[in-house]
Amino acid sequence: MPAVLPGETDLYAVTDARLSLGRPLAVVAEGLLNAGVRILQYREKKLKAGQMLEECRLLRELTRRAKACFIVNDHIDIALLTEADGVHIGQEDLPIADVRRLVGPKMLIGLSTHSPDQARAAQAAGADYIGVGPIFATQTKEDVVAPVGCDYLDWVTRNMDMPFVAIGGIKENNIAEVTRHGARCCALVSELLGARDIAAKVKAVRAAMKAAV
Ligand code: TZP
Ligand code: MG
Repeated sequence: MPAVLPGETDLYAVTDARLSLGRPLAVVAEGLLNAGVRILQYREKKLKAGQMLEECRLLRELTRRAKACFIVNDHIDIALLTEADGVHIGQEDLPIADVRRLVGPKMLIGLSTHSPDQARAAQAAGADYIGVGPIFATQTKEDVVAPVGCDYLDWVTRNMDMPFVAIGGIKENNIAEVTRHGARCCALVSELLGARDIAAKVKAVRAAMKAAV
């Protein structure tokens, strides 16, 4: 079964143990998947490789069962070892062409972009989707670039013909604006992981997106 891409589904969830209210990864992941989230990215910046591998094995199992797409942030080796559907990298990571040589033709490659030049370069290099952001200010990412607002999102919506996901500071209370600027898939980290009732939050966020179009 081909992996679900941004654009084919509305929400893209990203893990972060520090924002999960102390709940185990399995509980948070099940909460998201049971609520119908179809893309889950593993993104942990502070753990050792062995623990990350173990956690990704667990997420691969859960996402497979839920028929959801599983993406690993940064760690190409762990993505390969766990048969992830994709790997997500940033501007300062290995070049897309080299990542493609490592992961082969089938694994999805997502690239974070912050400008039109980066978006065009990502497509030319063979990225399968791009991250567009940070739309708003965020505390979740260290060394984050300045927010791009909705201007860059507008540009991507009008000019790029490839799947994209908007990210950065997106919440239930501003997702309507992001949707009105053309985002059909949004990544939310703190808003979803920090919700006591993840299912209710997913439902509310989806309703806000639907009401905006
Ligand atoms: N990449 C750009 S902004 C960001 C990442 C991983 C963090 C988004 O987190 P939040 O909590 O949804 O602002
Ligand atoms: Mg990275």
